Amino acid sequence: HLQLLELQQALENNELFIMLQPKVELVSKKVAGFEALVRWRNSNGDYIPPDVFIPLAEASGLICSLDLHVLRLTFAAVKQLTDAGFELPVSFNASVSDLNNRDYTQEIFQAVKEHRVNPLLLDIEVTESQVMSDYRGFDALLRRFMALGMSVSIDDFGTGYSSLSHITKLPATTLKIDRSFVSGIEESEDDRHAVDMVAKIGQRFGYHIVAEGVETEAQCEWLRQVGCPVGQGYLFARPMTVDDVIAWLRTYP
Ligand code: G
Ligand code: G
Ligand code: MN
Ligand code: NA
Repeated sequence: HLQLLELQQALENNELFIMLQPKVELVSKKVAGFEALVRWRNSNGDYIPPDVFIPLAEASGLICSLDLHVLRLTFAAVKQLTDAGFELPVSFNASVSDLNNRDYTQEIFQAVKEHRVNPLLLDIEVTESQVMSDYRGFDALLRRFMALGMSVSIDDFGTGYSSLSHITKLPATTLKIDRSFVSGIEESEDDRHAVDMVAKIGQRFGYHIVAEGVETEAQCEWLRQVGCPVGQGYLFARPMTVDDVIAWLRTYP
């Protein structure tokens, strides 16, 4: 049973770290970037999955310090990759509380202003329902990020309040097609159509498209057929530590 105190101490003791999962161009197989995913290994060596501690962090207000830590690790990862000769963008996940937290948003603006990180290599991932929970406020904020040259990705796209009127004016550069549609590609004609539609309509309105959770060659083939340019998933690579990513890039493909 996970206690809030344990999570608090884990943060203080630096037990939280990030792994990077590649996003891959489906035709050329070139690496398009990475998503930073937070991980926790406690002092006993036990691995605690994020779907256990992220909800706890969100419910307790600890999410802002957790995600601020992730943000700094993301900047460090961008630098480590760049120094190794790989100038590739890295995405990080933000919660509603983060977007409402000045310490969090200022950390991004300050880091860019002080040239601690290249905004062209940063991509903030938010879900559609998060954006819609305070459309006025978040629209302005996300557009400020975009004006810096950052990318803004709508995570889990298709599971929220998607409607045609919204898709035309989302404050975003990128739509990430939710894994639930991708995983249904082989069995469900509806899911194939949903993926096809998001890829076509999304690009029509000027968004980059990324398919999440690509696990099989058949899913990848359908995604290519419908013109989805980029995918992320176990078919290409699992999340890896930053050091492992650099070693992986050196021998890729
Ligand atoms: O890595 P995994 O797919 O198990 O992540 C589980 C969930 O945790 C996903 O919904 C993912 O978006 C979320 N998540 C992963 N890393 C972070 C993070 O650094 N911050 C926040 N807020 N959520 C994260
Ligand atoms: O909510 P978000 O999309 O940020 O969460 C990403 C989560 O999806 C991470 O926890 C990551 O570990 C997981 N993930 C990444 N690729 C795959 C995949 O191919 N299959 C499955 N089932 N999960 C994946
Ligand atoms: Mn994500
Ligand atoms: Na997602």
